[in-house]
Order: sequence, then C-alpha cells, then structure tokens
Amino acid sequence: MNDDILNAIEKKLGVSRRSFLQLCAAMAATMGLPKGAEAAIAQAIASPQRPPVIWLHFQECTGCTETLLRAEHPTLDKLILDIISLDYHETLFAAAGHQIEAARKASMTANKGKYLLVVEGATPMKDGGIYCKIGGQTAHDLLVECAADAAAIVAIGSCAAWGGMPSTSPNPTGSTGVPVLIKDKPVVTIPGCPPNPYNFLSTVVHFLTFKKLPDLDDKGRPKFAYGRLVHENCERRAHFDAGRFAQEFGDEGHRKGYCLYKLGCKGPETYANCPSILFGDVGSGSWPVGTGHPCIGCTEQGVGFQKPIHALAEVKSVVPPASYPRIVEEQGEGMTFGSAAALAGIAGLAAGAGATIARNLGKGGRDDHSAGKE
Ligand code: FSX
Ligand code: SF4
Ligand code: F3S
Repeated sequence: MNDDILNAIEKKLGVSRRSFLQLCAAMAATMGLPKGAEAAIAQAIASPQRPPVIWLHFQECTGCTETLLRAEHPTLDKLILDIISLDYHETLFAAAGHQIEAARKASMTANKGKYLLVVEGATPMKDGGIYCKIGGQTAHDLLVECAADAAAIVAIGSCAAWGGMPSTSPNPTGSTGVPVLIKDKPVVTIPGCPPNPYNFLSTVVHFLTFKKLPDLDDKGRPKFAYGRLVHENCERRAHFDAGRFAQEFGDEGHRKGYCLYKLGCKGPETYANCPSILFGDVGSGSWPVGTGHPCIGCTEQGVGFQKPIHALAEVKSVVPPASYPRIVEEQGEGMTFGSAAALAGIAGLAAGAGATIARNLGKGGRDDHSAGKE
C-alpha cells in the first residue's frame, strides 16, 4: 500500500500502520470483499473529505450510541472527528436547544443530497406521534424532514429497524421502524439491541469507500453481517448437534458450557454475526451465549421482544457451522473480529446433518417432548 496514504493515516488517526492495516483487512473481510479491497478502504479513510452525518434519537435507550463509544477500532472520537463529520447528535453534543437545531438545519442545507442520516430509536405514530417530540417537532416530522435530502439512511438498532423494544405488544405508542415510514430513500438497517458497532462502522466505511451501501437482504440488513444464523457459528454448536443441553441455569450442563437451546436460545432462528465478531473488544466469550445467556433474538423482528424467553426456537436451518470449535477447554471461546474473515467466506454444509440434529434434539432431558416446537 502507498506509503503516503499510510503516513497520512498515522498522522490523522494516531494509530500505527500495523493496527490500521489490520483494521482495514478485518473490515474488508467482515464485509466479504475481495482481496485488495483493504487498499481502497484505507484510501477512503485517508481522504480529507468527511461525509456529513445527522444522527437522530427517538424512542430508545441510547444503547446504540453507547455501544459505539465502546468500539476500539477506531475509537468513536476518531471516527467522529476524522472519518465522518458529525453535524448533529443530541447525546454527544455539548450544545442544546436552538443552537443545536440551527446546526442541524445549516448542515442539511449545505450538504443537500449528500449527508448520511442515522436514526436511532423507534418512531411513535399513535395519536399524531405526540409520544416523542424534539425541539417541538414529532419524531415522525423530524424523520421526514431530515430524510428528504439525505443521500442514504442508516436505521441503527432494532428500534429504528423495526420498532424493537418500544413496539413490544401491546405497543401503546404505535412505534415502528424507519423502513415502514420512508419509502423513497435507500434505508439500511443494523438491528440488534444494541447492534454490534462493527457492523455499523463497516457499513459507514463501505459507504465512504464505494459511495454506495453494501448488499442488503429483504429486511434492509447488510448481508455481510446478517447472512447467517447465530446458530451456524455458535461455539456451543457441537453440543447442540451431540444432544448435550443445559436444562436449567446453573446445572451441570450449564456450567460445562452445553447448548442453551432448551433454556430458550433463539440462535437457531436469528440472523446475526455475534459469535464471529463478539462485543466490546474484551476478548473471547464476550457475546450473550458466550456468557451463558441464551440469545434472545434481539436482531430479529418477530423474535426479539416478541417471543417469550422460555419458548423454544424454530430450527430454521440445519446447516452446520463452518467449523466446529474445540469443546474440551474453557467455555466461551469465541472468534475475534480479525478472524471473522475466515468465517465470512466459508460456507459449510454437511449432508445428513438435519437428521442428526433432529435426533439429538430429543435426547436426554426433561423437555424432550417439546424440543424443536414452540
Ligand atoms: Fe437501546 Fe438503540 Fe436497544 Fe433500541 O439500541 S440498545 S433500545 S435497539 O435504539 O438505544
Ligand atoms: Fe448456540 Fe443457541 Fe444454537 Fe445452542 S441453540 S448452539 S447455544 S445458538
Ligand atoms: Fe442479540 Fe442474540 Fe446477538 S440476543 S446480541 S442476536 S446473540
């Protein structure tokens, strides 16, 4: 890679060449891009042009922003100050009131058709949308106003993607997600409660590098992040296939790191890359199942916040994992962000796996009669 680019990066981000190249390679691999794409990514990040970003907050817990603040590759302050131009963000801005609203309007006028709109939180539609107002405007009015001249929209978190937690039945405020409300603009959704910050960072970097959004599935999710079930890359998958299940929290199977299916794990019907890229940069095991808690399906509309925790997941696919991790050592060993590459590209399918799995689901436990059903 060009030395000038690397020098510029070292200066701009204050990170070593080695870490920066590792980051670019990991992002390229996470997005399933061909070899050599890391050079284009590096060039885009080094560019002095920073895409303007307007970031709205509606009905949510601010976990999406919090999770970004915990990202280390690069840290959010680097992302904000050096890669994007964050022109409006209610939580992170020191300014408030008229001052911040004026900043938003000025940026939208100056960057008409060019800014990225990020929406965090659900939009309440009941009773004229009165349940969430900012600066005297309803969330819906603000969304429509800001979406009109945006180049593209990123709905970050399950709340913005499809209503998430605020839309939980009986959905008293009529909350819904951006794709339902904005139909004339490209909308990418990054569900998760909170979403994985790297899926957001990779999407922004893709936009920056290629001036377009990554390939999306029918729910607007980047395929690189939501193309596979949690269950396909779970470190406990070998236990599932072998019929070894925790039956209760704290029992021997749970302590040994057995599969959490019978405790209500929704990994078999939830599309997300959590087990591959992990959370919080704190090493292996840093994802729900890695810590011993069943996946609640937080990225999946109709599962997260809808289906009871104890209900058994529908086993959507019998595709076995790309590779089986060793299960003889310490529980919770997951893969790192850097090694997501290998997994992103490998598709594993073993004939006859379906029959094996179906058989093992029925093995040895008090829930035998109900395994595999709701
Ligand atoms: Fe919270 Fe974001 Fe959940 Fe929602 O994340 S982590 S309630 S998806 O909008 O702030
Ligand atoms: Fe992992 Fe859950 Fe699948 Fe078990 S059911 S292998 S814990 S994702
Ligand atoms: Fe959510 Fe399940 Fe991942 S609960 S964070 S989709 S493991």
